[in-house]
Amino acid sequence: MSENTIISFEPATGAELWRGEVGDVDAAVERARRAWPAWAALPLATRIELVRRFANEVRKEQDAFAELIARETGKPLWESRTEVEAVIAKVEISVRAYAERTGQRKLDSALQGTAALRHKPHGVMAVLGPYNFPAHLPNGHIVPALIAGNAVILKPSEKTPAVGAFLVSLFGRAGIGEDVVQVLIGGPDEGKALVAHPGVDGVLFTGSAQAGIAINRKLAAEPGKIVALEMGGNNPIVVWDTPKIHDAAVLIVQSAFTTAGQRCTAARRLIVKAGFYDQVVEEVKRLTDRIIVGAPFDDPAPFMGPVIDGRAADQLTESFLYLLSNGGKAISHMRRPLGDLPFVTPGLIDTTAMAERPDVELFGPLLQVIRVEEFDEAIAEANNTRFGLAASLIGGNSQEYNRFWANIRAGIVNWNRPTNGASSAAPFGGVGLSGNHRPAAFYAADYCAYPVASTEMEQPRASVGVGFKV
Ligand code: UN1
Repeated sequence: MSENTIISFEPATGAELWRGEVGDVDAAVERARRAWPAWAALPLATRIELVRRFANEVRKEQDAFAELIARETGKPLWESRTEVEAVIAKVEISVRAYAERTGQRKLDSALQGTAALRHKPHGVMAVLGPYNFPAHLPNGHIVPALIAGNAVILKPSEKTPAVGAFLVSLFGRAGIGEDVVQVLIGGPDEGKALVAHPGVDGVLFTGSAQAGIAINRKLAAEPGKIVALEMGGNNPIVVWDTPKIHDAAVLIVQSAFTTAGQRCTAARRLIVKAGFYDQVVEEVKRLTDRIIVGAPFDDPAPFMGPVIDGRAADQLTESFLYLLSNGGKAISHMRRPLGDLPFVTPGLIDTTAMAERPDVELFGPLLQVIRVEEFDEAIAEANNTRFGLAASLIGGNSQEYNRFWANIRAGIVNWNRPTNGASSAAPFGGVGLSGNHRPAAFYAADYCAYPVASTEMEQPRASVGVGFKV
């Protein structure tokens, strides 16, 4: 591959899917800077009308879009369809979010004159997208940024450029100027150049903690630049007293292995009450071993596809072996059933006896099991991470859930629901290494416009007070 070409391959077959030239960062930023004032000057209602047209363009291409996502990510077709539905749903959610989060407001004021709070766009926003939801997650930043009046440059993951390019083309078809939303094809170098570019006013990032930290560090000397970081998790799912072992096991398997575990919200650590350990682990293992791993268009449909590429598959199997040789006990082995293709079978491993577990996001279908005796111990174990994205309690009573909710450090805390599958209509994000505040979903609107507080009078009117000779 030439340095100036990005090629994406279908994980499920290894076939080349797409190739494109690496974009010119300076040229893209210049075009965006020229385009945004006219976009910002359009009435809000017009911008909303145009993003609604975009939703219609997505609807028209629903099948082709889902197929492209399935090919480029390896996700099953059924799941890729849900991603396209999420792209469409995001438009109305973002319209509502913009009004709720940044709508014009009259302020109570003791001052004479009127006092108002209104919002302005920042200018040019860079969106850096991930490969696991290559359409839905960038879209969750692009749409709010456009509604607010910004121009947007999307740099998709170099693993999913085709989906990024297709997504952006649909904004074009909706009549939103091609310089208002652009796709910039590139790898980490282009990402870095875009983030640091003085013509970029904000960076909306979804991806690994490692990359997010690098962005944060790079922009530490530029406090004015918006930096919204949605990073990973090392998410716990705790099982306490429950008569519903099968249901609990299904929720666990869905939390850990949906999207082949390539979700920021995927459960990574199953923390089980000792008295339920045998039953729960047996049922989780039974279901895990029955998961159909296959290519996106297979019939019957697979539960999960391959991981994104060979490197990811290697890292996962190496991580499994690392845990195994450092005190872990395999419950279900992680295997590579199809040789070089990046399919891995879901791995289950008991790491209770490990002195120190690596607190890193192992981004794939790998679930550690940890046995605990007391509820306080479960909470302490769940919090034993620098990440803080999602956590679930399965079983337990309402007092226990209240304790769980009050003590867990995470942006999403669920009861008898999976750790993943968070609603786009809710604020989304984590604490600690998982990100800054709530950069995604409903509150994404907050990062796309800045509030201006004004007190206003038609004419200057003032009278002198104490301290003047009269
Ligand atoms: C997940 O919980 O699996 O729109 C990801 C969003 C969130 C993403 C959820 N619904 O940003």
